[in-house]
Amino acid sequence: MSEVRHNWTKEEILDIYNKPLMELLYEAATIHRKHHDPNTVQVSTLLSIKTGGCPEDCGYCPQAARYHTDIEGNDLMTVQQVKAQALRAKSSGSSRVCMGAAWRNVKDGPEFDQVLEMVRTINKLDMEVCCTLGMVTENQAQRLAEAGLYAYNHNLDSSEEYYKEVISTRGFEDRLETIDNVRKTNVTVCSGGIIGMGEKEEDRAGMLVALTTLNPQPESVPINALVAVDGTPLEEQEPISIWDMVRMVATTRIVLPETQVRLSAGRTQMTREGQAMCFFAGANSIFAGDKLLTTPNPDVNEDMEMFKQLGLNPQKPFIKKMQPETVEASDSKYQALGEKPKWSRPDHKIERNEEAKQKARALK
Ligand code: SAM
Ligand code: DTB
Ligand code: SF4
Repeated sequence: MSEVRHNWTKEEILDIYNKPLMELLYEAATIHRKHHDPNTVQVSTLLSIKTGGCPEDCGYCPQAARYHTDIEGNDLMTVQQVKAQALRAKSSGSSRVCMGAAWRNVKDGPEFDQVLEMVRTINKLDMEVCCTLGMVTENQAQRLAEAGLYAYNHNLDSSEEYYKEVISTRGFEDRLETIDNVRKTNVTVCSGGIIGMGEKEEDRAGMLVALTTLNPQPESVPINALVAVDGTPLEEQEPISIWDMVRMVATTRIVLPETQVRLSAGRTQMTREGQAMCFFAGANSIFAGDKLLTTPNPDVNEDMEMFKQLGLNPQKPFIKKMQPETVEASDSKYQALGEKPKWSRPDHKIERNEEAKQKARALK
């Protein structure tokens, strides 16, 4: 078994990223085979349980209220709606449902209680449940864990340096603190980022340094290619080349050998051959379903055809870790603390975010 290292330098990671491609692929595929079954791919289904109207200014995100995008906002879904969607996902071969909310952070109250009930409901369907709800306190993470949450997604998104060029309403350290809060529970950590936002290769390496430093390293790392959405500050970013995606996946696999590497947003831009190269390079998870949160994703049937063609099998739930127990709300040992955590708000000016906001105002 190759050793899990927490002391990678940016230079070492860049050297790996820039290796001749055949060597990079061979090394990544070799490490992949030592730690994972190369023919098994975990399949997650995304569900946007609360869409749009978000107070944050994330430059990539169509759900930020301040930008003028073409998405339809929605209030929090009901538990019954979520259950119906989870059953659909299960019947199409997904082992995990990942529920996303366009929130800056979790707030104690009836909406969070409703999310906890969604977690209980999906866990009882014997599926892995993941949530991505923004920043959480330790108490909120404990309540999610008690409801039966399997994973919490909270992306670092980029290097600490480039993060400041994309988001001004919260700081990188808030992301790390949330991950730390999740780590204090038995919920697994899912954290990755986006490439194609105009960052340098150094930033991609910097993000990987930050992820490898985490101890333990995240159980899953989503690698998203930016979906450039009209109206967002990053609307004019050129799509990244498949070679960048393959290099990023392979490098992630090498420095995070035990982690599940998820080929995330951006698959509609990739050919089947391109995706096959990513699986060879160590990607072993995807988001399936014809929608990500608000943007398109490949059709499920096409994905299943691709799996058949490549001889890949969807991973069954709870292979990596036991199914968590669900504690009912009435038996909970944690109470809502009604905390008012002081998550940061650097509020520095990001020119392209300002321009997109002005454009949205002019259109109102
Ligand atoms: N509001 C919560 C938060 O930001 O943590 C959870 C939902 S947020 C939409 C989850 C992740 O989706 C972001 O961290 C980002 O990595 C990814 N994402 C959002 N918009 C994207 C886009 N246009 N292209 C690629 N990834 C995107
Ligand atoms: C992640 O890393 N990617 C997913 C999930 N975690 C929540 C979200 C991708 C969103 C892409 C843009 C959209 O559909 O709104
Ligand atoms: Fe809000 Fe999350 Fe989108 Fe940022 S990424 S605007 S926090 S939904």
